[in-house]
Amino acid sequence: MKALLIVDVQNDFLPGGALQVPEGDRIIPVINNIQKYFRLIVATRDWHPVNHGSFASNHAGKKPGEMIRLHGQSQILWPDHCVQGSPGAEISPLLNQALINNVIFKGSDPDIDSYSAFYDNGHLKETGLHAYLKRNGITTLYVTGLAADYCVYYTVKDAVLLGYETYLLTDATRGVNMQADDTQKAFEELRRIGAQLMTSDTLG
Ligand code: VGL
Ligand code: ZN
Repeated sequence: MKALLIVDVQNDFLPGGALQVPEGDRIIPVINNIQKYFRLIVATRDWHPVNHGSFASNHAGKKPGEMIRLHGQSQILWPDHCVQGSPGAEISPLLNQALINNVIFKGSDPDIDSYSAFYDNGHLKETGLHAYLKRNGITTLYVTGLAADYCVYYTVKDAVLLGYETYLLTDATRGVNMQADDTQKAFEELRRIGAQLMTSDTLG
């Protein structure tokens, strides 16, 4: 049984948002079009408290893009984004949400970031996604969303490690590309570990 995963299609990751992903909005019609092929759809939301350790604003003298150690983890600092309860943390109103069966919130612990939809960045705590998918008999995952080089990358990686047959829909994701080729490198690494890359027009 297969499921569609929609990672972090939230206002702050879209053009005009606090941590905008170039062309992030372009994936929304693609995702809306393929929802009809799935009986189970799960969305994730990045969901940070204002004092989250990934925000540059919470570290005196630091700017977005700089690296720090956060409780033993290497951490890139970001602009404040997806603050719990803020408009930027809302799923885009352009995404069809009527068919979404479950929403997984991640990144709520101020002490550790959580890029993957399955675990925090230390692989210490589960989000509950794996248990939910197992309970629903899901063995195959189609992954879409933002950002290709962060949350989507780590989600696909964990999905493969957890044993899911994992497809990354390359036309239904975009990357931040702090370095110009970050998304390309992420795709290559995911293919190398066993994820299958495809475009959404081959679904159906
Ligand atoms: C993300 C950076 C910080 C993502 C979340 O959704 O890819 N990236 N928080
Ligand atoms: Zn975040």
